[in-house]
Amino acid sequence: MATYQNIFTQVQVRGPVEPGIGLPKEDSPRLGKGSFSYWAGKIGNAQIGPIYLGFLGSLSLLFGVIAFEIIGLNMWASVDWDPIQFVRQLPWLALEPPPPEYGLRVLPPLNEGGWWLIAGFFLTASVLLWWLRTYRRAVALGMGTHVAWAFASAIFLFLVLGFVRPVLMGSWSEAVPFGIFPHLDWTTAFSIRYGNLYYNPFHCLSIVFLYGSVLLFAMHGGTILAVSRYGGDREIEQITDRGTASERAALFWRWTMGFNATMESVHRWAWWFAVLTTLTGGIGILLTGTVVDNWYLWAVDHGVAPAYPDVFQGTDAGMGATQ
Ligand code: 07D
Repeated sequence: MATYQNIFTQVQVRGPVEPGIGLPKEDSPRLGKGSFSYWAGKIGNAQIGPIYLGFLGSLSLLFGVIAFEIIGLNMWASVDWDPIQFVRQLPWLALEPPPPEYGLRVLPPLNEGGWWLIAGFFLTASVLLWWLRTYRRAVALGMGTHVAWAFASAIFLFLVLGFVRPVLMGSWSEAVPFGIFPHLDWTTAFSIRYGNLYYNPFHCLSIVFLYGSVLLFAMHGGTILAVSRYGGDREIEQITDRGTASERAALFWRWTMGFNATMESVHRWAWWFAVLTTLTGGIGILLTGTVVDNWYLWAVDHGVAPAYPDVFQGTDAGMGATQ
């Protein structure tokens, strides 16, 4: 345990570089020898590297860079290759998916969404390869695969937004554009088009879990910092050898709200809240436009929202789309 103490405290130990546990040769090709950074030590472990990249990691990075380049070059081309305008307008620049007339065409003209499809392909491959890498590194280290499955939940939402739902709707034009403000504009347009996403119960659930994750993180982070003077930040010892820190932390919550998570279960709470954010979110997006066309009218039908007063006497003018 002693060699790892610097991970959990602010003391920056400068010994020989710690290579980590030994692994079979074919499982541990690491790049670099490792070095120390004072500033990295301020926010985490002072040791940087060696890094394990391997085949999956290298391919993932390569595909990610290709996607990033395609997106960036298309944005640059859209301002006639003017470097100043590229920097000035960057937050507003976009690489848009193909327009509706191309449906699910495999490769529309490059300047009409073709580049979007190619970039999307490389980005998706990159994200999936990175997932495989997180899974395989965890197995190689003899860990559980919890991080990989949490990441899978985020990838589920990513695939729903950019691939599964557009395929169900029969058009790539349904997908999200690349770009900072453009993707935000897309969410607003999506919400309005489908009758206000606030009335989508899965969007509600997703927000509950998103805000819940933040709350749990603040509670847990705050609690551990508050008992770090008793060694609470050395969580592993606290779990196996309960001392005064974890007892106080538990007691604090039992006193203030009558119930306390345990040193173990608080991490399960956090994991589930984070995972359910994107899982419920993805379900909500899958249902939108496929099963439910207008979330406001859905909410009226289900007694969640009041109907607008019938100001146009007997017509449904102003109500927009029908269910
Ligand atoms: C997006 C997917 C995983 C990402 C991965 C990463 C890379 C990097 C880099 C190319 C985050 C892959 C990418 C590796 C690539 C380069 C350079 C995870 C993602 C794997 N909403 N809303 C949510 C709130 C409104 C709308 C979720 C709040 C309006 C739409 C969340 C409010 C409108 C969608 C949430 C609010 C609207 C959402 C996202 C308040 C119009 C979604 C959860 C207070 C603006 C998404 C069901 C998440 C969803 C979503 C919160 C309002 C639209 C809970 C707090 C009414 C269209 N909203 N929202 O973790 O799941 O995302 O909806 O007003 O699609 Mg919303």
